Amino acid sequence: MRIDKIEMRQIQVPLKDPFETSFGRMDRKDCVIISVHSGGIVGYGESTAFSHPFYNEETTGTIWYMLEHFLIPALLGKEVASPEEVSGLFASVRRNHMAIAAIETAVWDLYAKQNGIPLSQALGGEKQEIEVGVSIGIEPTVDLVVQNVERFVEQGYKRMKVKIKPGFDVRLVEAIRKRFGDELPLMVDANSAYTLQDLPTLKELDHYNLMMIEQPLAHNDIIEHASLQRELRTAVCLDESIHTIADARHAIELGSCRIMNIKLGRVGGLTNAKKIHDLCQLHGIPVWCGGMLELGIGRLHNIALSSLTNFVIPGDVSASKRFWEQDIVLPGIEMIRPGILAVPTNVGIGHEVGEQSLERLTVRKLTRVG
Ligand code: OSB
Ligand code: MG
Repeated sequence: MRIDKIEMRQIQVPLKDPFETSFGRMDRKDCVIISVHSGGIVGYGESTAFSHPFYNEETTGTIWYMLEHFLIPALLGKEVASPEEVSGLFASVRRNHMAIAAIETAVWDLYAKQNGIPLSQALGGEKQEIEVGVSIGIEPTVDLVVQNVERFVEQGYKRMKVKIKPGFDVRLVEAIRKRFGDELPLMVDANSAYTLQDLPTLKELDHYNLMMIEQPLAHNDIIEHASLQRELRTAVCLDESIHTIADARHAIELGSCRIMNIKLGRVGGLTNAKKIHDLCQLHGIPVWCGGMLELGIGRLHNIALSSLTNFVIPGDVSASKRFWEQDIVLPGIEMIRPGILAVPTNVGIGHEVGEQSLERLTVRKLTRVG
């Protein structure tokens, strides 16, 4: 397929409720929606960075810049036989994985639509349904988080993840266990807020039958996480630290984690995400799909990815109404049964994109024809 047009727009959408992690509070999503066209067929991608560089180094602004000046020029007018070639076109670009993923995932959608198959099938996914979890932000009090956990338990989510930070951790987990018992599938995510000096606190968390502790130590570390994993019974899960297949291999070899979170933005798209999935599967490391407060396009890419067989832990792939009054895909993403999302069977990402709502949310737009 020859890529004959690429369009991108930056959109801004308020979250239903602010979402707080150890690195800050967010009240809206600011992202780039990209469409890649070939012979009248359109594939969509959604960038996963935030407007600030507090999760990783990319921002919506850097993504726009990279797409405009490097990535769109490298793809436009090219003949692409398979989306697996797209990473190759960008091979000389260092990092900027979220910018690359935004456009690479759009080519995957386009490719699936060209071939008349669902994106999950194009990726080799086998599952028809996926179990979903939910990520719950930090609140001013423990009680408010406990109330949120209750709300999401009632909605059927299969796994609760609560955000923690120093001073808002053991007390929180203790309160949740006290209220919901030891069997509730519960994990914590620290977003790199601790160091090895906090070992006593992390060892306390070890007593609460957590499914895992996600990214407790530095965002760029895999060495100290290995020391920590040796000290804990609870599985360590890496998020921020894994950008490449080599990172995943090193983490597995060093024993830095027993579980991996795969985010397609962080690893530069679906092709790399699948490779990391395969590597983990080979080594007996279960994976799950992380979220970045995506709107529907990003979530649908995540759902397709989660249809691969080693996604055995419910991911952060919550339904549209978790964060949005109204999603940009039609229909919105809804559970088919409590805690279960269907893997779409329509072509590509499987839902229509609401061009009118996109237009309404757009703050800038760029079209390139080639
Ligand atoms: O670490 O997984 C994370 C949101 C923003 C930044 C980082 C993370 C998160 C989440 C959100 O946990 C999960 C979701 O999108 O539902
Ligand atoms: Mg995380």
